[in-house]
Amino acid sequence: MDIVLGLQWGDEGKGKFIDLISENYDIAARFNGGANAGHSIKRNDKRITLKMIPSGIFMKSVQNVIGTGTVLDPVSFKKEVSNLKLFDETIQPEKNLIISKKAHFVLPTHKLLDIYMEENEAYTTIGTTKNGIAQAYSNKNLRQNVRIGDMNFPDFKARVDSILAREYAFLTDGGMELPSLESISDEFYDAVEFLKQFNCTETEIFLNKAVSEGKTILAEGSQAAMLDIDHGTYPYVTSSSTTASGACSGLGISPKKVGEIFGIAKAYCTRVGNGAFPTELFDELGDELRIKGNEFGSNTGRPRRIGWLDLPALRYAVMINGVTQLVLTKADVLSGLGSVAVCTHYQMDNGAVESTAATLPENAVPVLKWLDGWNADFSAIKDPSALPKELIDFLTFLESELGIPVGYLSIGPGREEILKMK
Ligand code: 2SA
Ligand code: MG
Repeated sequence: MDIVLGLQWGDEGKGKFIDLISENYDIAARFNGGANAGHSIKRNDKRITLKMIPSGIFMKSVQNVIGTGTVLDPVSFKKEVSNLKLFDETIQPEKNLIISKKAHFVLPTHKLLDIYMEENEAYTTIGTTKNGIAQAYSNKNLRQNVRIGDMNFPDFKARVDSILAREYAFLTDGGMELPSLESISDEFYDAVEFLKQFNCTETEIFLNKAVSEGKTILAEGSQAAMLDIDHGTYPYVTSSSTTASGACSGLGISPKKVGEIFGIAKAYCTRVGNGAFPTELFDELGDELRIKGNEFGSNTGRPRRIGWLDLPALRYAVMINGVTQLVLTKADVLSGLGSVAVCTHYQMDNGAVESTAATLPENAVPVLKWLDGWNADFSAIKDPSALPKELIDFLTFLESELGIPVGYLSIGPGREEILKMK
């Protein structure tokens, strides 16, 4: 099994890379998160954002899997399937997508609780996507939630109704104005009926059998290392395991079966939501890069915060994931700048110097190294040998700082605009 992971705070371009390489695999599998993901893919000049469905869905030969470590919102999933069919009518996810029976449901009250907690000052505001992700995972950990396989049991409705009633009462007691309980539960049960046409099965058995038959699996991470529940910038994180080890536990595959670990990073950084961001740019350049790089949330449309590349955070992400090759994206967005900065370490106010960001303290002052910028018409570049020297020097610098090769370089939003470097 090979793994694709985001190394920063999400939106590094995972979807595009997976769409490109998934044709080399038999199976593409999502192992974490839910409809908070926004994996954007551009095909035939049209763009689609996948939330729950693996990015291998466009390849008819690829079997797609929504794995056990995920949380699935059937209402959002139903909309996603119909959007996908509008985008490309030849895609039939009922035929090449299977779903883990042990994945957990996101219930409608989880989404409402997410909004309530984000908007109520008694709670820390995280800047979530309001998809009920933390609430579904916390109910899972409380052992109070329902799983996908439960939908076929006779007591399913009674169990869901009892959770909905309990959480709905909590919200109305808290003064939240809500649609009727009946309307939200009707929408949910209708989407559950829709879900029943998909093959919901023991995906870990399917995947391990595939491995023993010599089939290849690509595990698709969502969100990113610095948003990991354990290793990210807690509490400003998501609620799942986003790392390479999360791929193993989320799919039920032994770490012994892992091959390549592709780490995706932008040539600069972005972050949506709250939390420390030492290299953040608050000036016009930040605004310019946001527009040029189209740095707005794929699903929520939120403007992303922009900053220079943060090597201490990247070194940390490479370390905890055991990344074997770097996939660098959006170097084209920096094109035309006379010089570009990279944060090599942090200067702490107690005099200490941090070069690996195990934590990202609010008071970390980034120490920047300025490198010559590049300027190129990337649409004309079809081969690494045509890249500007300054960009090659930038890549060589990253390789020596991180100790891993740059395996791929993305030079534009299109599916084909990726160069294989090694
Ligand atoms: P949540 O919704 O509970 O997982 O939010 C917790 C934190 O995780 C961040 N997060 C994300 N960051 C970047 N991209 C994400 N996906 C979408 C996208 C987001 C969008 O690809 O554009 O459409 O806005 C994503 N999902 C979660 C989130 O910002 C919180 O900091
Ligand atoms: Mg995204």
